[in-house]
Amino acid sequence: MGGMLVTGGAGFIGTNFVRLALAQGQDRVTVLDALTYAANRSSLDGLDPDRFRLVEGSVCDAELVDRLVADHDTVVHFAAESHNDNSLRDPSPFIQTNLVGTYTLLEAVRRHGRRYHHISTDEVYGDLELDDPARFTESTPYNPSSPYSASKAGSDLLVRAWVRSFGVQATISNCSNNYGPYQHIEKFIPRQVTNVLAGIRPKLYGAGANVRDWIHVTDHNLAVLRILEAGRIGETYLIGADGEKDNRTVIELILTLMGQPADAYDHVTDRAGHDMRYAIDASKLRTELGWEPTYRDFESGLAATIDWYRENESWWRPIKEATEARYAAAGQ
Ligand code: NAD
Ligand code: TDX
Repeated sequence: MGGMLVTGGAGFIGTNFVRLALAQGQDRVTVLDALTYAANRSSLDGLDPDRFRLVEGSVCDAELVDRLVADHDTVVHFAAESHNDNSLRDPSPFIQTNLVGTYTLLEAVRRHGRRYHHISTDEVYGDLELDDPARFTESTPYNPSSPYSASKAGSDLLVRAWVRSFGVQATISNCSNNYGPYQHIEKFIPRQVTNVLAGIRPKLYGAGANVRDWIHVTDHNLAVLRILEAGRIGETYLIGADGEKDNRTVIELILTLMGQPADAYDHVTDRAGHDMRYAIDASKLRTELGWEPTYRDFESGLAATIDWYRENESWWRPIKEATEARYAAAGQ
């Protein structure tokens, strides 16, 4: 027994989390990951085999989950279907993984009395108007827009119910949009960066006025480690780094940083039900747990991320054509 079970550790944020936790001295990490299209096994290459293990399997597999939860102190649940556009094309894996998977983990955690941390998103709160001075806080009512965000909202509510009804030792965090290395190239920033590298024009949905609150993935994961260390059981913490930017500004910045004319992109079909603005007030995390972001300058964090994709073409090149073909079929 002992150590940490990390679900979804072969995906973007989970991979970065596992690397950070091991670098900070965590003595044993097991990843449970179904290795869906979103995973990349090579993201976990080079980790110390005495302290790290990858188990291929689903969070919906109750027997496997029970065995793994029994064998670890702490569970950090990243595994999810995570892309809004995919949830609009086919919601079914979102319902299965995000709701049934969370339920399966909660039942195992409850049986074995383990510490559980639930990774979620600011999208559970719906969206804000561009001219609204408000930001999301822990008491903002849930109002999700897409099948993805509705399934994440449902999973958060399951956690809250398991805390209250069964005394499960859980915390929840809701984070804003992450960027950084190892992010799947279906997502906004890496899609545009790899488009430029592949000689394809970047694609902006609609007019691009939509605002996202960007945070570097390392800062998200440092906050999660801090919550595991000192977070109060049953509490929710919002994670954000005051990084509001509209999509048009971000696409133009990518082009400029990559030495292209700032207007060398296409406007494509907008996302159905497209949330206008997300914005996080992370005061609780900052004052209660003393967390502060380490990446304070978006432009330099973005430049480093661009360099990572430039230097790791073998990581993304094999999936580029199929990813763009899926978008092309949807007019995006
Ligand atoms: P991702 O899509 O890059 O990775 C998800 C991982 O989960 C993949 O490795 C995939 O194989 C795995 N997975 C999917 N279904 C599974 C199943 N049934 N069993 C086991 N593993 C399964 O996602 P991400 O961007 O790293 O997001 C991780 C978590 O963080 C998600 O819960 C997401 O909702 C949340 N989140 C993401 C962001 C963001 O900006 N990306 C922001 C806030 C919260
Ligand atoms: O090609 C694109 N062009 C474009 O304009 C893509 C892929 C996206 N967009 C827009 C849509 C959004 O306004 O960029 C913004 C960001 O899009 P995504 O990267 O798909 O992220 P988003 O939908 O905001 O959700 C992300 O943040 C919250 C993650 O994917 C979620 O997992 C997380 O919960």
